[in-house]
Amino acid sequence: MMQTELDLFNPANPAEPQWIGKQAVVLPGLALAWVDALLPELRQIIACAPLRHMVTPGGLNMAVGLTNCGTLGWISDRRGYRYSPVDPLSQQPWPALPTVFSELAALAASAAGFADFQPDACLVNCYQPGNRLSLHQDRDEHDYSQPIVSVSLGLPAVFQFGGHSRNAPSQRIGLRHGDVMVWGGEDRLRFHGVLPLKPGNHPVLGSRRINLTLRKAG
Ligand code: MD3
Ligand code: FE
Repeated sequence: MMQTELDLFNPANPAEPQWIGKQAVVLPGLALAWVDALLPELRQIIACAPLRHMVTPGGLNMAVGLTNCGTLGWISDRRGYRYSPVDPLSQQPWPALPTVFSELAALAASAAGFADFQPDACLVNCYQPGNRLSLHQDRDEHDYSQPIVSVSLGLPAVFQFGGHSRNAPSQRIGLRHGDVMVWGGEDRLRFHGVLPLKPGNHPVLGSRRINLTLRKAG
């Protein structure tokens, strides 16, 4: 049967984990029960450390808006990509990682077989219609044995999950409001990206998608 867009967003059983790699899993709707607790924290983070468009080492403005919370935050400028303990906009530490963020991340990680996950960094990505994230690897962290947890909120997106080289074939995975992904181990360095966000209106988040990426960066 042909794979339709509908299929991409309709796993056979939405409650069942979908293993997309040996150590990579989508946990459909896991965060739904947490949204009411996550959103006020997210609002407060953005009030203290506003979403902004960082500059890539190549001098381009990133289309996806971003901010961070936790003891380390991912940043980009002309000098490169790295983690920083301070927000370059305010020269102040990033807002603290809310307990509810780390609790959700630890729950998701344990469901994927990674016990005792203690994130110290949460990257908040904000996508508007048309925004994409081109295929890349996450290589700025110290310890690749630590998993990564990502929480999707708002408009649905199509996630590209590739291989260990840029030109390896990639799977397309629909991610909806409340879905959580965890990957680690042999899947930790796989290429991945997000296809251009389709316009739409989400009842809670409006015309955008927010992704929380929780990591142990330090
Ligand atoms: C699979 N963000 O910020 S998170 C990023 O939706 C990033 O905003 C995307 O990729 C987003 O670096 C995707 C899901 C994700 C993150 C890292 C991965 C999936 C991954 C690393 C390896 C394999
Ligand atoms: Fe990434």
